[in-house]
Amino acid sequence: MNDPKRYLITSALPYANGPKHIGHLAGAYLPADIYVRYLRAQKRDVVYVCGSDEHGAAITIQAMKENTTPREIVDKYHAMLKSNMADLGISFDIYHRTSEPIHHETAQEFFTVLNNNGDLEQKETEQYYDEEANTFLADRYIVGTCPVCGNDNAYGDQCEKCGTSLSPEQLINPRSTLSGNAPVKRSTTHWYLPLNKHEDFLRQWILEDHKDDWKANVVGQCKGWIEAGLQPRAVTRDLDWGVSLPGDVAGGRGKVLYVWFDAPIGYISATKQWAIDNDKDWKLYWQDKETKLVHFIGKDNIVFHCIIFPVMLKLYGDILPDNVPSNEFMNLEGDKMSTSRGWSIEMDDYIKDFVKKENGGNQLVDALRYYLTNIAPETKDSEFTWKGFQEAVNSDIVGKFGNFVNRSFVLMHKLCGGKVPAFHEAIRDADDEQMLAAVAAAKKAVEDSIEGYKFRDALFEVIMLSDAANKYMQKKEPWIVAKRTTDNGQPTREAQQLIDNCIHICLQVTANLAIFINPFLPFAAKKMCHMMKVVDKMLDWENAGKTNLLSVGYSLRPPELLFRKIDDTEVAEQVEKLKQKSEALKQASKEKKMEEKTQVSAASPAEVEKAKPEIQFDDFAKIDLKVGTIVAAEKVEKADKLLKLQVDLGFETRTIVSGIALHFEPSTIVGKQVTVVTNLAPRKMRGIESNGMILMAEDADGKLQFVNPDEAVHNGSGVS
Ligand code: B3M
Ligand code: ZN
Repeated sequence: MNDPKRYLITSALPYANGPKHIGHLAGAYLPADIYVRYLRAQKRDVVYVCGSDEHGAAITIQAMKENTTPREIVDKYHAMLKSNMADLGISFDIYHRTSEPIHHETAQEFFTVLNNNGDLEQKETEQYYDEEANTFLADRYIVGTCPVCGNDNAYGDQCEKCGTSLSPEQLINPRSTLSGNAPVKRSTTHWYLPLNKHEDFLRQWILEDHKDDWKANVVGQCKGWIEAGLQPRAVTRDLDWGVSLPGDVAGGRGKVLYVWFDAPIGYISATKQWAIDNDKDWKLYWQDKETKLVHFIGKDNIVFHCIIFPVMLKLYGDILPDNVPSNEFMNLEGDKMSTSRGWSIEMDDYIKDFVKKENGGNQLVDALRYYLTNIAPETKDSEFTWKGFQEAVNSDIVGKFGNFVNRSFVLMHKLCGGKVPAFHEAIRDADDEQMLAAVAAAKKAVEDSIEGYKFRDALFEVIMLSDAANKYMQKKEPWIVAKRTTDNGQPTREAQQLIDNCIHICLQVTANLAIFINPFLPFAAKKMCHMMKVVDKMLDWENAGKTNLLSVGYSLRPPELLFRKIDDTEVAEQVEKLKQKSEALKQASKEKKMEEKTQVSAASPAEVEKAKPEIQFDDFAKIDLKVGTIVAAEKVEKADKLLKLQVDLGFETRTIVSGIALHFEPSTIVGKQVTVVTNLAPRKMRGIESNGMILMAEDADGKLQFVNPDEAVHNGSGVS
């Protein structure tokens, strides 16, 4: 859309379930912020909305992990995300939250309109139910073996290992994450959005109307979804955390809107709240055809923003997004970025380690913004390395941009009395012309790139302009020209004129660099304004390309450091920190897996056949199995699944930690004979060394029994 009346820009609402990493920042927030700052500099009518996504299993599962309530989780992480984004210069007009009443009302009203118009379908289906926890299991509450890659911890909606999107029915050996039990099927009624009815619209709108102006990866993914055949999507869930269905909907009790139905409506409720706060009309931004709506997201959100939400918007009568610039992923030091595996740089950590530690730490915000834009995964996955960060910062923004600005100011103070020197037209030469032409060309290139969502290219143009300016100054070498002096030691008149022209141009280029860099590195731009003694208004885009921004004779401040170098020790420290963090998490997850393994040491026969390859007798003979008697049993503190057992094996009594606490009261198993793997390498669980493993049989209902001889035998008897 060319020259729209107003813009509404959104960034994906991050789940308030934990810290977010710099890959998220690079994917959905930084590019949007650059775009918005550019539009604001152009004096466009623009609103930039975002907020925390506070519903869905992401939140309730985190609450379970942290042993607290969903409410506490969202309060804690909403506060963190909001302040992190502000610290990193992400300039939302509002950072809202989906737990606000205005959001619940907005989402309910949206549902009501669609439901009343007959745009939703109601269907009764069989869904997984956890009988112990007494609840239906939403996708994320079911794990099982991925039918595609065999990962045995795939979720009911997706396998995070191979990326396949799944439905709970596809999982092999599904189990509930609440109780660990195999779930049963029960029937329940839900509301569905029949995407299949909108195929023609989607084909036309995405694959025809937007096939050229949307990114290829976005159109490609949508095409894949459409070609695979669109299905009705359930938009409600049986959960107790979320936006409840409107009270007057028959059969809606105990049900909430599916998080992916309510979250994008969060953009609308955020706009409403912003409009209330600023005395504006929110409807113009969502219903007037002359509004340009742009969603900035990561590639895992494409289907929701390009297929599902647009169908909802169309049905409701709202405008559709004009573009959905989606980024690929940013990897880190050779591996996928992941908070749960500890292989990530959290925004919160970067702020603590770099920004808050240092007076004027904002230059390190700009440093991060620079590198993330420089390696933005705009068309393919990219990679963050600390070494690359150091190189980019030191060579580009310190070495080129910062260096040029600094030299211009130093020379102006040294050779021109601290004032903007005159420009002597009579001696204007080809180099001057070329330099000024480069400014005009950069302006055009930056505009084209930003408007085409190519922020990396745009930033490259700015750095290249500073590089060209350095070369111009180097060629003019005013410090050498200054040596052409008269008897009183001052430069000759001709020499001074040459110096003046060079410095004059360098200063006008500096003013332009401030305008160009402003959307990307706003803190540096502000500092430059301070040095030039101009108000921030100079950064308005209408000034871009002008070469008379600083008036002749105007005195400027001494230079200040715009950026500092990143040194080797900082890089080494961060690399080390990353390794340690991921090691610690690996260890913790190993221990957890062991707990789970000991809980169910006997797999069902079907699983054995499928999962385990044939072995030789020698392999089996390596396992030392003995009968022993449990002589003491107690619960392990803070581990609800573990029991600490003392097992008499005849020749000695061993401590064995077993994950059976949910199945047996300690007092009821003392005196029981059990079969023990005695030569399993010792393992530490919750700080207790476990020296062996108890064999258990598990039936289809998940009931556990000890594997023991029919009649009592001597402790220490072998099993073979
Ligand atoms: N919270 C998913 C995510 O963080 C989700 C985005 C919502 S945007 C409406 O990937
Ligand atoms: Zn898989």
